[in-house]
Formats: sequence, C-alpha cells, structure tokens
Amino acid sequence: MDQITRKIIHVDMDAFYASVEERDFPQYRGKPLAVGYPGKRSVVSTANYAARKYGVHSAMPSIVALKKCPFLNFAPPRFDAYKAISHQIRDIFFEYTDQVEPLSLDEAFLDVTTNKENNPSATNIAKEIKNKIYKTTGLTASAGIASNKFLAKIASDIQKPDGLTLILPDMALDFLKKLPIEKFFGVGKVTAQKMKSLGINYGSDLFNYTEFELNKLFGKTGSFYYNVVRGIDDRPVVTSHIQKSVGAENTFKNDIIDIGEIVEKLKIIIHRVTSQLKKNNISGKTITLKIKYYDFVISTRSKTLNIYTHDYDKILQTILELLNFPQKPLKPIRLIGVSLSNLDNLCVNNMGIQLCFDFSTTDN
Ligand code: TTP
Ligand code: MG
Repeated sequence: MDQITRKIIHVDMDAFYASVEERDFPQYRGKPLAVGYPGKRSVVSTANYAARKYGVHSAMPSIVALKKCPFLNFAPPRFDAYKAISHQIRDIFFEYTDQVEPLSLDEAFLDVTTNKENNPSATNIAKEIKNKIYKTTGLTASAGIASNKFLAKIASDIQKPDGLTLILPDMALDFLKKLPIEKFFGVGKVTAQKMKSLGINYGSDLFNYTEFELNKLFGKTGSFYYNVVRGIDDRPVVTSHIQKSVGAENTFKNDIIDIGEIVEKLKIIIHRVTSQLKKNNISGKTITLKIKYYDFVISTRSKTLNIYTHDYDKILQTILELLNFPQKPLKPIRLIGVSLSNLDNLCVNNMGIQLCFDFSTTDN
C-alpha cells in the first residue's frame, strides 16, 4: 500500500507570556521584559525579544537576568489570561482539523493531511491560521510545516518570530546535518550533554552512527535518534485520549413527570459532575441536558457559556433554563443526564500528564 505523505503543522506563539503582557500593558512595549518576579529565588518564565538580546531567557534565575540586563522590567504572570488565549488559538485550529495535539498552552501539532476546508496546501492553512491568530488575539505565532512532527517542530523555530517555514522531505537531510544537537526535538539537556561528550555536536555527527551503536549508547531511544536524524518520524498526532466531556446520568426506577422531583434528581447529578470536574481541576464551557422520555425518545439541549465553569450554581441555573423550568415536562421522563464539554483540559497530554507550567515562584 502506498504511504500517504502526511501534512503536519506545528504552531508556536512567539515569546508567549511576554507578548501578552506587552499587548495588555503598553508601558512595557519595546523595553526589555521578563515575565516572573525579580525576587532572589525566582526564575524568568519567558523574556521578550528586547530582553533576549541581552541573553535573558526562560528558566534563568531572575538575579542572573538582572545582571545581564539591569533595566529589565518584570511583569507578574497572569496565568488566566494566557489560558484564555490558549483557548482562542485552539478554537482556530479546530476550524481546520480535529487532529490537534497541544504540547503546552502556546503550541500544538495539527495533522491537516485531510482537513475541514479540503485545502490541499498545508502552507496556506498555516498562513491562514497565523492571520486568524493575529486578528483574534493581536499576537504573532510561528508555524512549521513538514511531513512529520519532528520536522514540523524544528521548522517552526527556524524563523521566529512571526515565521512560516516549510521543510520539504528532500531538504530535511541537509538541514538536519547542520543542526546543533541541542536543537533536536526529543533530545533533552542530559542527552545533549552525553552526546557532546561523545563528540556528537551536530546532526552530521549523529548521522555517522549505526542504529546498533546508538541503541547500545542510549537504549531504545537510540533508534529514535537514528531515524529522526534521517528525517523519519512516524508518530501520529495524538488527540484521542484527551477527555472530551465529563457527565453523569440517572435512570429512574419509575418514570417521573413532576418538575420538582426532576429538579431534585438533577441537583444530585450536577453534584456528581462538579465534584468530578473539581477533582480533575477542569472546567467546561458547553453544558448539555439529556432527557430520555418513557417512550425512549431522546432529547438533548446544550448551551455554550462565555466562560469556563465548574460552578454548581452556574451549571444548575443553565440546566434549569434548558429544562424550561418551571414548565412541566412534555411527557414522563425515564432518564436524565448532565454533561460538560468544550473542556479547558488542553494542557494535559494523552498520558494525563500536566504540561502547563506552574507558577509557584512567588517569593516576594
Ligand atoms: P516557549 O514556546 O518555549 O517560549 P516562548 O513562547 O516564550 O518563546 P518562543 O518565541 O521562543 O516560542 O514557551 C511558552 C511559554 O511557556 C512561555 O511564554 C513561558 C512558559 N515557559 C515557562 O514558564 N518556563 C519555561 O522554562 C519555558 C521554556 C516556557
Ligand atoms: Mg512559544
């Protein structure tokens, strides 16, 4: 069977947190800016491009950053703002494909081999996405387009900020040979150090090793390195394990027509749903009421809110609206269910690992 060449886009916002702060607080614009706190035990979350010129970067202790750039401004992080923008960009991705794999708040892989627009050009889709992101959020993103995730991820980094980079399969090898080993997506800091101690500084050095040798040196990941330096990466864009909805339902022993009794049953169901949401620290935007009547006819009604919620009262109020409370139901009800979808769990990967960065550094 012919292998179809995949079309993968990787989108990554430019200096994400810092760009949001510059957008919302004009006094920072054009000046060196770090997101984080200047305190002794704090680190920089990210720096804008003006600060990067001085060598300030993510994860750098704030004191070191201040030594490098004495006039550095610090903006305290506003995680909710970044999360809201993350949802805006995710909505844009879903206009093109459901094959979206978020890696963190500001980046995602998209498989657009087949897409909702039937657009054969992944490059044009990436351009459209960048434009829409700019129009919607006022922020720039960089995009990489390639036949696999590894190359797309590397491509998006090449022309930052506001970049658009296509790596065609026959360009990949030349490019990867010249790439410093620490820029390889999937080669962590520790491995990069080990590779350097072996004299592997660039892709070309890695290319000289056999798969057998790499497996001996790095275990199973050796095969991964062997393949990616040749531009080979078959990993799919993974979406399926991201939980899409949280819900609960109840089938009654006897059909119910009394509206008061239905509301009491709904309250119990909503409690179950909200405790589930709270336990997993997620909220949802779309609230759905499902009713199965005595004759097995099913009706579902949904409302999408402007905000994400896991609030009991808010959900109850919406459900009562959907139920047309206090009107009596049309006919006796056999089952009733409540669910929340459109969840804000986009930074949990397919293994349930939280990928968003934590902001516990508040030492001042
Ligand atoms: P990145 O995409 O790695 O960085 P960036 O968007 O700031 O800059 P670039 O233009 O190079 O893409 O990370 C996205 C956000 O995640 C970043 O704005 C802040 C946060 N972050 C941290 O909090 N700590 C870190 O160590 C890193 C790398 C990122
Ligand atoms: Mg980024």
